[in-house]
Amino acid sequence: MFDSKTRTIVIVGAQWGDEGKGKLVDVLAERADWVVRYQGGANAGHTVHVGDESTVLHQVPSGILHAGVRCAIGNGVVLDPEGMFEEVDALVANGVDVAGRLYLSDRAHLVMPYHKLVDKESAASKAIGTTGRGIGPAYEDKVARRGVRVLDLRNPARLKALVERGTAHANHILSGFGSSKRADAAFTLSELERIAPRLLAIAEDVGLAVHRAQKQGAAVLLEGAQGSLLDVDHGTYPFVTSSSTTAGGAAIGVGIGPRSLDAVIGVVKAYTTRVGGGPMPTELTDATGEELRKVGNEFGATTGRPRRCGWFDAVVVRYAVRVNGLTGLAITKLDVLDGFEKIALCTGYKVGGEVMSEFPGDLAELEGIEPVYEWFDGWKSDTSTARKLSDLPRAARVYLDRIVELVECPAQYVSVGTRRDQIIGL
Ligand code: 2SA
Ligand code: GDP
Ligand code: MG
Repeated sequence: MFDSKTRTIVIVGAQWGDEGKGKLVDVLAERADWVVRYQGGANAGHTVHVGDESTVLHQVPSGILHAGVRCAIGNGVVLDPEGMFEEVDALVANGVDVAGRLYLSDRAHLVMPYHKLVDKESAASKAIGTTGRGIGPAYEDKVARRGVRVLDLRNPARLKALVERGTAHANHILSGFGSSKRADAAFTLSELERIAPRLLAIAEDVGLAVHRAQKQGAAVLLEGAQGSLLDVDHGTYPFVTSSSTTAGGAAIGVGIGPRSLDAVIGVVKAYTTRVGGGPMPTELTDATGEELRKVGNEFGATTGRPRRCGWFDAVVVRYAVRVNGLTGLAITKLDVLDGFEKIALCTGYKVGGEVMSEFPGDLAELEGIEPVYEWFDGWKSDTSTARKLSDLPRAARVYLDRIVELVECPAQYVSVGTRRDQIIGL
């Protein structure tokens, strides 16, 4: 939590996403001055429960439900403008006062209709199981130096040239796919012109604003999306998203220096889930996996897809502790395990008589591996009302202690339900 020395905290997913980052950011935002998203875009689905209401945020930072907290979308995000305003309008309709406290980096790249079209028509996207939100194609254009940034909306002639170039490129790709679909530059431009005044009204230099806030001692949360194993460098490549989801991406995606990050909290579920293709060593395709999905309500917060479920993988989380430099863990959804007779933890991967304990870069090394499990007695009682560590059953504490020991990172929070008050600070 924030104290006199810890003023800027990064929140990252330390598995394959959907660890409950939205919930933790919402809880911590009560004491924050700023919450800033640093990567990803409308692919994210961050769920926040307040009272009986559940809100899924995709692009708006998860601090928005706290009046007075400033929320910013950093340069590292690829922004779907239409989607963002739909989200803002729904928040306002629900009585959330957004006016004057949502900021957008003028350096952020825009997701164009043609990016979504390419994502949806691409066989490679299907194999990876993307969310179809145009994320990969938008980052491709960014890196290829033909992207459209928010600040380009201030210059109609430049905007027109960029959109025409982007459209031509997308159409070339679509024809290469053998798709009959084509993007239309004139339509894209007219949509952008319509939305430009509203976007430009919130556009500014977010890096500068956050830097100034930090100098004044503000409490700042940097909100990651997806998870460490979906990071374009450190994840299960090519079954990853197209951004730097890990803590290193936070400085880049906000436009502040890495030395200004005081703490990095990794959010992990008390088990594992993944949505989309790619390896997941502890995946359970049996009744136990089904039970985790049902009790944990494991369905995509953006696409509704069923999430793949399995036991906690300590190899994965120990790796995430290392690549993020995690200073603490938030272990969520412990309550989901309440009814299980036996619970397993994966401590390594067995292959050919040897045990692998570091996550490999080459996915081929995961072929034919078998997870090595340690088994624990379930606690078979309700943890959702626990508000301090000593309220938890002994068996649950034994399980949590072993996680901490195996992943070599202290636990700072244990979450036992969707609501704000269902959290234990350690
Ligand atoms: P993309 O769309 O290019 O980023 O997809 C690439 C891979 O990244 C995965 N990915 C995600 N994984 C977990 N959660 C995400 N957000 C949604 C949620 C997912 C949903 O909160 O539930 O609703 O389906 C997310 N976003 C991207 C994706 O599955 C691909 O494996
Ligand atoms: P995010 O993408 O990391 O923000 O996570 P998602 O919102 O996609 O998925 C996490 C889901 O778990 C959401 O539906 C949350 O409301 C829910 N959740 C978060 N923490 C807990 C918890 O401790 N217990 C239970 N049962 N659900 C939780
Ligand atoms: Mg999610």
